[in-house]
Amino acid sequence: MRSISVIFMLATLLIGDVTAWAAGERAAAPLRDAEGRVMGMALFVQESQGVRISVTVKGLAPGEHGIHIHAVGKCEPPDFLSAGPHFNPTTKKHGLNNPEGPHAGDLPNLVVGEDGSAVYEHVTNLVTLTPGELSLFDEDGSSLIIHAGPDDQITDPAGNSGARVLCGVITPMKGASLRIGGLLPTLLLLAAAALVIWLLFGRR
Ligand SMILES: [Cu+2]
Ligand SMILES: [Zn+2]
Repeated sequence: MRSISVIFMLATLLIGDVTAWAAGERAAAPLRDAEGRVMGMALFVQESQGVRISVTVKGLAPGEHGIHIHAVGKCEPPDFLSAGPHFNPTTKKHGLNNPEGPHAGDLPNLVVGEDGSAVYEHVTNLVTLTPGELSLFDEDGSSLIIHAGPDDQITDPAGNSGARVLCGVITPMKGASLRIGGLLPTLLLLAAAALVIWLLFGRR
């Protein structure tokens, strides 16, 4: 009986995961500094209410840092100017507190602790991973940038947030093939999982 409940749990997990894939897109952006070292990671998940952005970073100065989605998916060190201005398909002005704003790529500041690390999460409905006017996957792509200083959320065009210290190209994650396959790969996964569990627990 126990093995059956384990199979059931695993099946639920797998189906849940496949459903998550089917429900939307995912993307990732490894965040590099001017020397090319990976100092953090940003994950993007399309949810019904917007794109959930989850960031973990280390090695930054303690305090608030501007963080934005920039218009071009190109991170050329050391200044990362190649990433262009803020992602702004709706031609607004900069800042979450700007009456004429915000840019679609504007985000609340990232707060770094005394140890130089930060964990950040924000859901924005100003961008999408799915196709359309607000899609991050337009012709030239998009990138995520963390700045040296805080974003004042009102000064056009970049909130006086200073130099660009970390940059990551936002890249679609593999796994999208599951969406094309639909039911069959799900069943194959379930069959494989059931077989493994049977081999481990069921064969006595
Ligand atoms: Cu920026
Ligand atoms: Zn902006």
